[in-house]
Amino acid sequence: MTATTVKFYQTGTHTVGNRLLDPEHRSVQADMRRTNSLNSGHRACQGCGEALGARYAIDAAMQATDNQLIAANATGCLEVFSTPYPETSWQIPWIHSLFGNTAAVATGIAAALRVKGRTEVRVVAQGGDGGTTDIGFGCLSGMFERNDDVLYICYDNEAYMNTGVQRSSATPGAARTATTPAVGEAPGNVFGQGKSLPLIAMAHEIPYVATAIVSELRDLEAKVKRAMEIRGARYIHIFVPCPLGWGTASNQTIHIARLAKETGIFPVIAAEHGELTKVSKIRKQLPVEDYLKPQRRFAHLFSPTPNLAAIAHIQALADRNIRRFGLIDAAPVGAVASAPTGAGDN
Ligand SMILES: Cc1ncc(C[n+]2csc(CCOP(=O)(O)OP(=O)(O)O)c2C)c(N)n1
Ligand code: SF4
Repeated sequence: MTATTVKFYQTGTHTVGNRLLDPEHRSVQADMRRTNSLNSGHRACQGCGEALGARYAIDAAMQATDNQLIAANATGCLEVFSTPYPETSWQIPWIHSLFGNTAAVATGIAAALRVKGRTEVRVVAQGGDGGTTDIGFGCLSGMFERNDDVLYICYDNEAYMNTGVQRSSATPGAARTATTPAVGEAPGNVFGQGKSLPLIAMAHEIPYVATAIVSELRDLEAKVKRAMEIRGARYIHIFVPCPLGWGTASNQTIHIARLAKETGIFPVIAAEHGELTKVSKIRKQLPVEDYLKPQRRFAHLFSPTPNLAAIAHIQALADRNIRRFGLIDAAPVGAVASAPTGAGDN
């Protein structure tokens, strides 16, 4: 896809604003023929980043495949809030797998379609960060290694939200969860553990890896479209704020996501066959406090006394992301493949 610079005047919402553009430049959501793949009536919390990310991602995948799409979905919030028996919000063929085997189920669907000669039908697997970085990790790595023809989408809300906000291996250092309480000398989640699935996916040298964020929905759509132009294993990791688990106001989801990018906490990138191909630059670098303060899961870093060491640690991790991925024009691009810990922002 070629990038076009568009100057937006105050045009209202993302959707309405796009209708001022030529049809070929409009976002998928601005297209009257969008599928509404994840329809209204589901039971996500107000302001759920995961619901927003999934709607945009799957509508974009539907458009890119001419509506020839099947989705496998791990157990987790997205599955639970969209399919309370006997109802469903999905307007596409959709299969609920176990918590840990979505990648394997998707691989099986792709294999069956290949045997039946139905290669025009494409397969998406999706799950939360717990289902992806922890329990489903083995199946996912196998899917990558075999280069199975599946796009796997991880909706990263940085904990096991569906079961009550337990820590996952995508939970950032110092974050309070139900299993990492804000008590003791080092309150919240420990630093130096966890994993970055985008970097691990890149290390598998699969055809396509990208990260995306719900404050840059046009970029998210473009990355899904790019992924569907490619055959083989593809991985998109979407940063999705969770008002309930993070302790944020439900009308702040987009703002929090934007702050994660503008501080360097969450790098927005793309890579093909292990090589970085796209980096969304930070427009104006902000201090990590701007991102941390609105979230109750980090409240213990500021009260009753500021935990300057922990805040400095988080700032250093954001600065490392900026250096490693060249997120600011002046910053040199680091050697991503040889990054020492493999962790992105933990
Ligand atoms: C084998 C197994 N263990 C535990 C569970 C319980 N369980 C269901 S959803 C879930 C958490 C999902 O977390 P995540 O994948 O991060 O998705 P989120 O709900 O945060 O979107 C857990 C622990 C299960 N269904 N199956
Ligand atoms: S707990 Fe979080 S991820 Fe789950 S529905 Fe609510 S806002 Fe969305």
